[in-house]
Amino acid sequence: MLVTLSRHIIDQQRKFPQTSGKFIELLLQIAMAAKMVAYEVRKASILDVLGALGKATPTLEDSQKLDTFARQTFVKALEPSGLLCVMWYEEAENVIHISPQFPTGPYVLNFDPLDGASNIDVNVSVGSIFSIHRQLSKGEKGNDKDCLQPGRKQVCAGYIIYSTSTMLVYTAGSGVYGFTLHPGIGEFILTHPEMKFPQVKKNRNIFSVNVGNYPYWEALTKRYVDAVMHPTAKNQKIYKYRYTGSLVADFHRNLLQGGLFLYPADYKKDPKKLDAKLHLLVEASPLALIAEQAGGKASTGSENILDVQPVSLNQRTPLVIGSKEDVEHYENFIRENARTLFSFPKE
Ligand code: AHM
Ligand code: MG
Repeated sequence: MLVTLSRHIIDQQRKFPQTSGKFIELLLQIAMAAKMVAYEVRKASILDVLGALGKATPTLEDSQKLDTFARQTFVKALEPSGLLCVMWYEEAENVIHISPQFPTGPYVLNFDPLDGASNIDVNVSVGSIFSIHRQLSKGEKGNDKDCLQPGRKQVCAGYIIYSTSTMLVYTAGSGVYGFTLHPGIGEFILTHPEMKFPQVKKNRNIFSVNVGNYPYWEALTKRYVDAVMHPTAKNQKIYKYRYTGSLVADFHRNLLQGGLFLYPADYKKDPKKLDAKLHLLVEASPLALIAEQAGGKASTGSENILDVQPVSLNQRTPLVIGSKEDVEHYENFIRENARTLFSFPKE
């Protein structure tokens, strides 16, 4: 049976009658915005075929324009909907209030309109990520407090991957569901019900990390990556190494094939200070909820991402995410090796 996204959400709602119809509307508005972004992204990647347009390949400027287009599309689809009390998108300095001409609603949306946008100019998959919370504050207008909730409090999280096909993957706390956009009829069709990280397989799982950052890592991270990439023990797991530099694509592949994605803090920006790159609110937290619901895990290296209390909108975090066994292996390795490395000077 072909199940569309709307059919699926209505069916889900029957199982959880306490959820409001507003939640269904919210997901459908997000899906609608995603279809518009998918259409624009597809046009960008066909530019090199259409040499007559005068451009050999899409440029960095094109990717920035697309990022802006994606942001505006999500805002236009959601601001007037009467479903949200406040929004925040990646890099915005402040939360985005709902314009007084529109009604407000009970939900809070944090989103990354087009993650990995710099990959557009080399025709690599990109994605949008969303995270939905309930309003905490009183009154119609939401505020920072609403956006700064720990990942554990999310009522829904998801991403859209714009690739050979467009997929929307979401969880509302009862399993992870993946839908593929049928380009002919413009509907998201349920193609991946009850997604789970596959069983850990000795030589088949994926390891994803930007090894170009090796010189900027702290000694513990170097030691871990060395151990994974140069296995010495007889029964040590051997991974396939894959990294696109587009978080949604890297996460999505690892969800389907099992394994680990790692983006540790590093000394790249400042040789004296460890910095993380990925955003807690719109990258780590939503993917962490999906990971957990799919039987996986997400960690800062020492703490479950879902338990981190955000203190600022653009807060960054180290991220270790993927199959539970792999994430826990990383955490244990770091804990055990920290004891022997603490007396070493920083490299
Ligand atoms: P962005 O939010 O500016 O697009 O950056 C986030 C992206 C992620 O998609 C990806 O995991 C990471 O940056 C890749 O970074 P790097 O190129 O340093 O490996
Ligand atoms: Mg991003």
